[in-house]
Amino acid sequence: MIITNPVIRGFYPDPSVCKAGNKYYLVCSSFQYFPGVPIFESEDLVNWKQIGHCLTRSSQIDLESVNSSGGVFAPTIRYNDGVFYMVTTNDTYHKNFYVTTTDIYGEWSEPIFVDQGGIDPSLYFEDGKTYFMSNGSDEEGRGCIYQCEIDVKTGERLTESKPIWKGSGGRYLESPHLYKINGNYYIMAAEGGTEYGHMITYAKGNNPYGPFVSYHKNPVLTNRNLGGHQSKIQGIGHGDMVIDNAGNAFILCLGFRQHDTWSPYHHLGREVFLAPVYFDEDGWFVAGDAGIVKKEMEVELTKEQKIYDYSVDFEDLSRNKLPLIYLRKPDYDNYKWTDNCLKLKGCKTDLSQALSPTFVGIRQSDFNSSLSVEVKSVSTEAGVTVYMDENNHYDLYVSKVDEKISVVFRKCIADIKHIEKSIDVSNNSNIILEMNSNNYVYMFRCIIDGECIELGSGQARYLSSEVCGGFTGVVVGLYAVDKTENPNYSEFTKFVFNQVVEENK
Ligand code: 6LW
Repeated sequence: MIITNPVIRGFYPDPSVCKAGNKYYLVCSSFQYFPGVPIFESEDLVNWKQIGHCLTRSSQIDLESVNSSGGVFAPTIRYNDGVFYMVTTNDTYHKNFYVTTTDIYGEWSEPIFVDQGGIDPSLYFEDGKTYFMSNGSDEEGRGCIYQCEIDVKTGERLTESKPIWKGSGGRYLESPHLYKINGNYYIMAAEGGTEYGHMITYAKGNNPYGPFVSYHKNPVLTNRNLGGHQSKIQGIGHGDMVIDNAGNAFILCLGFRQHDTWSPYHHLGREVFLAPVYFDEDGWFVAGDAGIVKKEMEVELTKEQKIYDYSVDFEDLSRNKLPLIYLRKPDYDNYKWTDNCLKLKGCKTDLSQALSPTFVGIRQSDFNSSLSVEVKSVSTEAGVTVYMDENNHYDLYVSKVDEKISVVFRKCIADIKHIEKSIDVSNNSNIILEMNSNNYVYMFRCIIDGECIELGSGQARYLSSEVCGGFTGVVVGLYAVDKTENPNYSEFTKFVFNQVVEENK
C-alpha cells in the first residue's frame, strides 16, 4: 500500500524503534524540553499515537541549566526479556544513561549511567550479554563507533570500549545500531550531519565486534542528491530498523520538510519518516524507493493510514496532557488547568532567557495552522509565542503596566527585539489573540470587543534551523511573565490550535 510521509509530524527528531509483542514503540529526542523523550505506540508502523514520556521526573533528568538544543539527545529504545530500555545522552553534561520499565504506560526507573563517552548510545542484547555502543573518534579524530559490554543491572563496563566501525567516510558518524538478522550482524549509522547531506550507511559482519564490511553502495538511504525541485523532503538520516511479523523490514528515520522548492528552510523540526527495506540473498539490503525517501512510499503493509490530526483545544488538553511540553524545569504550581481555562502564574524569567519561564507549548506539526485564545485577565504579561528558542520567537501578548492594558506584537530574532505594534485596550473588555500560518509566514491579529485588528506578520524562515541553528523545531506556547515580587495568575480561555495537513502534492 501507499503511505504518506512523515508518519509523525513536527519536532520529533532522532527516532528509534523496537517491537514488543505485536506492537511497536518509538522514542525521540527532546533537548531542553520537559518531560523528556516522548514515546509513541503503533500496531502497524504507520499510525503512531503518543502514549507517554520516558523522563518525567527531575531526578531522572535535571534540565535546569541546560542550553537550548542541549540536554536530551538521540535516544534508543530496546525491549529484552520483558524489560524496555531507553538509552540516551544528557549532552550538556556529556553523560550517557539508560532508564528501564516493565510497563510501557507507567513510570521509568532512575537513570543508570554508563562510563563510555560519545553521543547516540544504543544497546544490543544477545545470549545474556548487553552490548553498549556510541559514537566517538579515533586517534586521528575520525568518526568511529565504540562498543563495550556492560552489566545491565548496574551499567558498569565489563569490557574495554573497542572501535568497531569507522563509517563510510562521511562527517559526523552517529546513531549506531547493531542488529542480527538471518545470522548476519549489521551496524547501521548516520553520517553527513543532521542537515542536507545527512544519510544512513551500514556494514555487515559475522560477529558483534566485526570486522564489518561496508555496503559497497553506501549510503543506503539519503535524499542528499535531490535538489528542492526534486524533493522538499531533505535531511533523511538517523534511523533505526525494525522487522514486522511478516518478516518485512522497515527503517524509521528522520527528515525534514523544507518550505518550498526554492526555499531551503525548515522550521517544523526534524520529523519521522517510514521507508521499506529489502534484503537480497547475500544479506545486503537496500532501502526506500531506490535509496530515497518520498512523501508517498509503497510499503508492504496492509493497515490503512489515518492522517493524524494534531489540532487541540483546552478540553482535549485537560483530558490528555501528553502533547504539552515545558521548558527545562517547570514549576507545575504555576499552571492550573480546567476544561476550558488555563491559569498561568508568571515568574521573573522571560522568553528571551535560556531558563524556565512559565511556558507551556505544543509542537507545530503542520505548516498551515491557526490559533485563537481569549485572555481573560493579565497580571503583567501573558500571551502566545511562536517559539524556536530564547533568541528567536514571535510573541503576541497582553501587557498590563499600572492600569494601562495593551495588546503587543513583538518580534525577537537574534539580537533584534522589535515591537511591531502596540494598541491600547484599557477600555475594552474582550481580548482574543489570533495567529495563523502557512509555509512562509505567521500572521498575528487580535479581536477587541468584536473588532479585528491586524498586527503584522513574521517570516517563518527566521525561525528555521537554517537561520537559528540548533536541533529543535517550532513550538507554539502560551506563556506569562510577572517580574513583580507578588506574581499573580493570568487567565486564558477558549483556546484552539488547529493544524491543517499539507495537501498531497
Ligand atoms: C543527534 C545526532 C543527530 O544526537 O542529531 O540527526 C543530534 N542526528 O545523531 C541531535 O539530534
